[in-house]
Amino acid sequence: MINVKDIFDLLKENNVNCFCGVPDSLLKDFCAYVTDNTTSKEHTITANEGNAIGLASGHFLATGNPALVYMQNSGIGNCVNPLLSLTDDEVYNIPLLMFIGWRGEPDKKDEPQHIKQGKVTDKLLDAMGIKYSVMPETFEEARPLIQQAFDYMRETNCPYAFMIKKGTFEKYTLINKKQSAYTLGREQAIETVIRQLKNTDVIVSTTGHISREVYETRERLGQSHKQDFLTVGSMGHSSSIALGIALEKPNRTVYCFDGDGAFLMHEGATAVNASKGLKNFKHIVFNNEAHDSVGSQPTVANGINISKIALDSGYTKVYCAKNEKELLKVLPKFINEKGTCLLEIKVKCGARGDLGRPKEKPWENKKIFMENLNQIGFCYHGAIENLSKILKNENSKNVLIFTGKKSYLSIKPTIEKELEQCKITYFNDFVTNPREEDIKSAIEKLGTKFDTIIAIGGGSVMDFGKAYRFYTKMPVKLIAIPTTCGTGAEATNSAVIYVRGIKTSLDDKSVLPDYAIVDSQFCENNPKYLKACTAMDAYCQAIESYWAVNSTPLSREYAKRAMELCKDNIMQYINCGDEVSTENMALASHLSGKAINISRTTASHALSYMITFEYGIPHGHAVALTIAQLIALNETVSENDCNDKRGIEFVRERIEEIKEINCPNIADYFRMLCDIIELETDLDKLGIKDIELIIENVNESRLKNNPKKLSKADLKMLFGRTANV
Ligand SMILES: Cc1ncc(C[n+]2csc(CCOP(=O)(O)OP(=O)(O)O)c2C)c(N)n1
Repeated sequence: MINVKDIFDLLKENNVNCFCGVPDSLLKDFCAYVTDNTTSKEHTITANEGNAIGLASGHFLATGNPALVYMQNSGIGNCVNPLLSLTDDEVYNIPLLMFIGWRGEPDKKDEPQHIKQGKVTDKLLDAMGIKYSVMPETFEEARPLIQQAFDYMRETNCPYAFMIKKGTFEKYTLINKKQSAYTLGREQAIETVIRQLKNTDVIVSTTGHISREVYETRERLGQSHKQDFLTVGSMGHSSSIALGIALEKPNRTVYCFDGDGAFLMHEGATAVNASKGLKNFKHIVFNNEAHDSVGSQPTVANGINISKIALDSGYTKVYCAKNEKELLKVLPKFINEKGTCLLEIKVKCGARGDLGRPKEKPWENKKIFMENLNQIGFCYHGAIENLSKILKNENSKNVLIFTGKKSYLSIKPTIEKELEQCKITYFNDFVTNPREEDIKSAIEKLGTKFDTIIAIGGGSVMDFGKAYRFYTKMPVKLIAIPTTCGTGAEATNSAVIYVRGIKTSLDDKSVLPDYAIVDSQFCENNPKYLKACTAMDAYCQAIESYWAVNSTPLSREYAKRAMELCKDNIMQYINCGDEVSTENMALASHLSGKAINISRTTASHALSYMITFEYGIPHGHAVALTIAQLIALNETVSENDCNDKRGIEFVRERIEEIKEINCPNIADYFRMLCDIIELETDLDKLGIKDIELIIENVNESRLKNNPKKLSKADLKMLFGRTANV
């Protein structure tokens, strides 16, 4: 290990009289020594690393001596511009010495945000043409290398960098530590705020201890992490991430949890945040006047007024709290503010010694966060218990409820218990596979005086509720409560309605219900045939989604889980209907809905709509009629008829995976399954005569989403097993 005094003295011997940069935990002993042994003229902690390159350049222009710039490797991004357009030998040719903390050094354990950065640190320096060395582990070895670096800088006027590994410097404890003037702990303040947020609110928290404390607070309160985007890197960009979300999700209040260091690093974002004039953007700065997460080096935040900066940047209202009491007083005002506002909370430095770290990977955090941002979902036996909480949260008083005609009667008492405080208007005057005229006449009768819409029932009821909100453009929350384990309609942003007899899909982001309550107890007592139809719909959706041309890794993940659940539970669910298999099928159906919401369905669904319309065969049954043959046909996909731009190999791999998940002999498996769950597949017995008519009216956009291009003859083959065509 290297004694920091030795290094410091060597730098001084070489006329380094300017030290600047942004702190890093790997350099904290060195930075502490610099703080204790320099004047404020000699040492500057800059707002970002690019500023440090600028300051070092100014120092060279004024003195002819190189400065020392320190930073974490994540700061390289902030200095690429001044390194390439200011100090580079093809521009002004200015020397400076860089100490770069090498986080994420390959083969060493580190946080996820450092892994990539660590792998490419040397390559970034190479690409910029900056000469560098790894700092040796002893001063004896380091001294000649550092000397050579100075010789090189004198000779060429080019910058030189040292990559500093973890544990290079001996421990040094800061003597001139400033005592914090504040008493409130940051984690305590975070908990106080989180306790007052709604379950529709969203947090984007900055890198370092703040994100870790948000995570730990949720754990302590027994809450999930789905409302929080924990920015593990990208220091200074959290408020811009929050802005990006707030612009797209006007119904969600987005809170940025910032640090003073991060706030200052890209302070220009403040004015831009304000310029959008959003009502749903709220900025909180936990100001401890330090870079607490990396060694508590001071920021300049103690000499400035962050709230005033925000106010002068255009925020409509700012608040400041210096202790718990003040925080509790201003929080309700801040939360209810109807404009872009900022709350500065003065907190003391320091964090718990046993502060944990998120257990999930960043991409896992992103996934559950995005899911929750799209829709808030509850999916388990008894999930209806969430309804009253949602209504309270939404301040719902006047609720419009769409239901099925008969299906609702048995569950009415359970639902109404959740709605005790609300005025209820029921409506069920529409047909299965609703028509546009039903929706228009409902609008005439009911109007738009409601503050919440609930759709409770099967796919058609769900579609009706979605279409009602879409047609009326009512700015109200839509809560979907399916009572069949099948369509997954509660999770999709499309609704099927018939316009003058033609099946039409309303596809729009605004069609997606805000909440989905999937309570499997409502599906337990459904008649066997209904269960068979809806379960096959869910199963076929998952399969079709998995091979769909528009599938993505995320849609396939949903579809895979849905297929697994269907395979293991479908027979038990239909034949016995116990709690576990029903709960699993309800989840399968919800996941298959999420899957097709991304990928859409393919050929079996494309053909099903006309079968349902013309012959009155329920949707899931209609889909099941062709799925076995479609599997067999899709397996024959060739170069000439591959619809998927990702290529034939890609499609074949997906089909192989479908077989692995379900059954190697998958087409036969589905034929057998239909027999066991007693879904008739004999077209004659079902009275389906006019195959030509069905093919003529196939849904073209779903058909194009099939991995194999299907000709009319192919489509006929899909009915081939039983039809005389
Ligand atoms: C570009 C960049 N530079 C430096 C770092 C190292 N770093 C991580 S957290 C942190 C301090 C953040 O300070 P602040 O925002 O005030 O939050 P606090 O740690 O005080 O809670 C620093 C400098 C980084 N992650 N990214």
